[in-house]
Amino acid sequence: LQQKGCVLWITGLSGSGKSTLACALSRGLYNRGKLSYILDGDNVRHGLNQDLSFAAADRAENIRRIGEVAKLFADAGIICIASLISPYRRDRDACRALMADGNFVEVFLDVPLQVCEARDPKGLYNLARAGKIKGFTGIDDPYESPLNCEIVLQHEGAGASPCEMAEKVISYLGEKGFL
Ligand code: GGZ
Repeated sequence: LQQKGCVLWITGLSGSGKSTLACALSRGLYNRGKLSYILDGDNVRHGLNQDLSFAAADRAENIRRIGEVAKLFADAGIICIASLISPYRRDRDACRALMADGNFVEVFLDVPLQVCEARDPKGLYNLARAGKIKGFTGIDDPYESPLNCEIVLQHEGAGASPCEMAEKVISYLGEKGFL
């Protein structure tokens, strides 16, 4: 296998397009003959992490486990795409610390809350505003934006489609010798 593994860590609010970007990335990498694997918070919570809630300590554990599994994939030479809200800087930094320098690429999907809330693809913001979901990120739970991440992607309203955003990330990987 002529491929150097790494972790692509996509962070952002619910409804920011993390899963869509992860799929576009995986497809773009596949088209270049590169193997990737997506660890999506929402999916992993149905299996490996089904014992975890959305309380801060459980989110930290969700992120820690996904970080450890992502490292295993990267060690196997796979480009592991982790897409989860991962709202706390400290938790994301702990995952970064697991990896060798340069092998953790943090991608911030910078979509304003108002835009995510207007999209509300699963109606969760609506429920959160109505008080039917407590501790919803962005409503009554914090989201800490990255201060020093490798890539910041602005939301679609500002011009870029998921495909274009994926291309931006893929060219970064190319520059860094991952392709
Ligand atoms: C945030 C929640 C919550 C609360 C359920 N807060 O947009 P989605 O629906 O499909 O993705 C969200 C997902 C978040 O899981 P993560 O594993 O990515 O979160 S974290 O990294 O913070 O552990 C959302 C849904 O679960 N969801 N309740 N209270 N998102």
